[in-house]
Amino acid sequence: MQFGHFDDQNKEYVITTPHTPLPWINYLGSRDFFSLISNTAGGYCFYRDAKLRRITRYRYNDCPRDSVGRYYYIKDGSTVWNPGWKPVKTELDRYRCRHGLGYTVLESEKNGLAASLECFVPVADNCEVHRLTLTNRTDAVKEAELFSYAEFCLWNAVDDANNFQRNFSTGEVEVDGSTIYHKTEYRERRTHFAFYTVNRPVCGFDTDRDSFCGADRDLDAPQTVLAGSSRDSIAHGWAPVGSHHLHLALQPGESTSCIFVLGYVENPKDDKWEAPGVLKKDRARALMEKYRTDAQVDAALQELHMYWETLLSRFSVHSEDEKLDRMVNIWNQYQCMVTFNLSRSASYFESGTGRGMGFRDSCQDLLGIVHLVPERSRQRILDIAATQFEDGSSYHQYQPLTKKGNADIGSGFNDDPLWLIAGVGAYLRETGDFSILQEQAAFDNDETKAQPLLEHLRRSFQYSCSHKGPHGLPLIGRADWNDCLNLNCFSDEPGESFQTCSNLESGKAESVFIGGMFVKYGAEYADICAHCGLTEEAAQVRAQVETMRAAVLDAGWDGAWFVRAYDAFSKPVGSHVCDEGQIFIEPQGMCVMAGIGVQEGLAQKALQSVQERLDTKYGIVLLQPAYTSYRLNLGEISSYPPGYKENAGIFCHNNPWISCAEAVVGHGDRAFTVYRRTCPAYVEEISEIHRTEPYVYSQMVAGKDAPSFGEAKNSWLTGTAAWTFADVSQYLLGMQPELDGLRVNPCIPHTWKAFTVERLFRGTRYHIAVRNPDGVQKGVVRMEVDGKPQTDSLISFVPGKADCYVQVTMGTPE
Ligand code: BGC
Ligand code: IFM
Repeated sequence: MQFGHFDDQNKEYVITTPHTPLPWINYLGSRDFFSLISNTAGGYCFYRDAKLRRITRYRYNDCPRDSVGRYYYIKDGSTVWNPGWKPVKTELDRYRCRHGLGYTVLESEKNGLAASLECFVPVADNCEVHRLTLTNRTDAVKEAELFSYAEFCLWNAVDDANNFQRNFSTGEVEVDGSTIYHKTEYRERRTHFAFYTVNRPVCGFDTDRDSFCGADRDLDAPQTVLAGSSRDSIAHGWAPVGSHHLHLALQPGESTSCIFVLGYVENPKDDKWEAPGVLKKDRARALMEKYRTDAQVDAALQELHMYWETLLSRFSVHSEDEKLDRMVNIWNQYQCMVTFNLSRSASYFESGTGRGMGFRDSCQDLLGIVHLVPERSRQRILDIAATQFEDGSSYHQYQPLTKKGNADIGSGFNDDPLWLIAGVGAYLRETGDFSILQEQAAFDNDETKAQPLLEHLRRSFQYSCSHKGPHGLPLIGRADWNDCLNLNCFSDEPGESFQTCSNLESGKAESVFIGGMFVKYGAEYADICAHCGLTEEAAQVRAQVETMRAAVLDAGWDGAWFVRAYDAFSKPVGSHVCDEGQIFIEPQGMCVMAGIGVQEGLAQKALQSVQERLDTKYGIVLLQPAYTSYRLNLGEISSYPPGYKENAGIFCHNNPWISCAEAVVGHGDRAFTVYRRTCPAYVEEISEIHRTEPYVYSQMVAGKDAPSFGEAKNSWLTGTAAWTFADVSQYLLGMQPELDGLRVNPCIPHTWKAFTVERLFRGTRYHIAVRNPDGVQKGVVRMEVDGKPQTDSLISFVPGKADCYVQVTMGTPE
């Protein structure tokens, strides 16, 4: 069952009913000001940091769900309705929600009055613009009352949801004409404020929630709206809101638009201690003046369209598969940008108050966007590196506003350091910009300890070398990529959990997965060293990599697949000797991507085992058999019911690893099948089962052991986006940036006859046409670059070229 459809022409997903299985959301904003908006106008916005600079309030886990947003109430006679259906939920005569790239449009109609609510965040301004256009489609004059509504958050979202003894007394607003200022202080004095304005005179306003709603009433029937008039309330403490009241009279056929702007302003730094009550209104007014007319809004929307067109034109495919093209050209790259901007902080599953930017998450996010925003990747890499400790380990997370490592969570996830090499390697291959390696980056955010980025990579690599366990495999620490595999955190003390246990330091648990990472990213680090002329270091690194490869093949091979880990008692995890959790997906993907066991035929065997034991029609589950009871020696993983999350859920993030691994060994048919099964556009028809948005990846789909097999959760902010893009663009379509140029090495289903790719790479636009006349899955037999035949599949980088035309013929080499 579908709840809408893709409109590829306009790069939109068109939702045709408000009754989606879950709120289907979109993100607005591209740099500092971000918003979440659902198909019924729910959601919130914040400036840079969803925890520390929350502008509007949201109630997670509310009932009914998703009941806070930017709402417009239309009172037409005795009928009250909203363009986004909620919160009044009056049945609409027509409803559509168009989620596009950085904007959302809600279009609806009731009793001959049509509404179109366009919401977006301009490319370079800190505000949401809402243009509400109303059209009278009847033959008679229509008079209607319009009320806006937004609920302010008192800046720090954690405090806002907890600290009521203070919060109920701090709220302050000011009303000036059609503008409502939210000027509550958050401990620091008057450093910033928010405003909500409309480009016309108002006939009333409200700023106090209880006055707007009525103390015991819900947002579905506010007393002011039902009465058709505002109370002109001024909030003192309690819950400050913004509501404008406008009266509209429309002739038959007439359209009119009201432009609302919800913005954020920071005072200049030196004004920090200005007396309370003084707002820098000039700054706010300057912003308001930019969005007062339809022409201005049209131009801003056009600029937004151009922003996305330019970005997405950097990589596009044209194949025989419409769904593939739509995902690669539009939605996968769009999601990669969103995950890059927000890491795992704010979604409808992440409250914005817990996780900030993840070290490993943000490093992996780079894999999906280095080709889109190389300059911003550069800065991000340096920000991340500055949260590393001198011994090469790192803070696991940092706050985007302060860029400081989060001490509450601390460090100890032993995969983190190697992800830095992964991210920097991707950046270098994409841009060829080796100057970044000489950039100074702090250790532990302490500038006095700054060292060149290359030194950070060295310490990342060394960290694993100096943290090995009894089998010569990397120590896992608190966990590796799998946050829930807490092998050193056993404790049978009542009340002591995997998160608080004290025996971490003594833990000797080892990770085969990190072993695979070490081989893959260690080899990349060696290439970087060699490229920098550090020949001796490159050789030493390669020797360490070979030692690790041998350790993985020795202690990490279980007979038909790679072992997952060794616990703190040196017992294997993810082995046939275990009663549950015999095989895990992660080491199969990572070790094969690293090339371990490929020559020996073990890699192929491991992938065969994945297919036999972990495959389902909705994707590959993380492990089998699922754990059925809690195990002290494994930690959180066994706390999930079977089939959910890390306990045998279909973790979408590591499905592409298997697809990549299948491509490494040349299995194009299987690689594509794995890609397709978790790809949202291919499960659109079963949205009633899948339930999350069919245009973006979710972190997890319930596995075969779960009662809700096939149901997805945690949509949007997941490393799945970047890894799937790496998979499809590099491993399947085969566009592989290397330090010296662009290699073309596709691995595709044997049924594909041809496809073309357009790719901007280091300033040159490559037009690549691939033909597959013999129906092979992998192998390039002929290549012509700008008409010149060449034997190698690497297109060496030649600076200064605008365009380059490449013809590739696949086949079986003689
Ligand atoms: C996992 C969750 C887990 C959490 C613990 C996440 O990465 O996906 O399942 O509860 O880590 O911090
Ligand atoms: O690797 C983690 C990631 O950092 C956050 N989401 C879940 C993954 C697996 O535990």
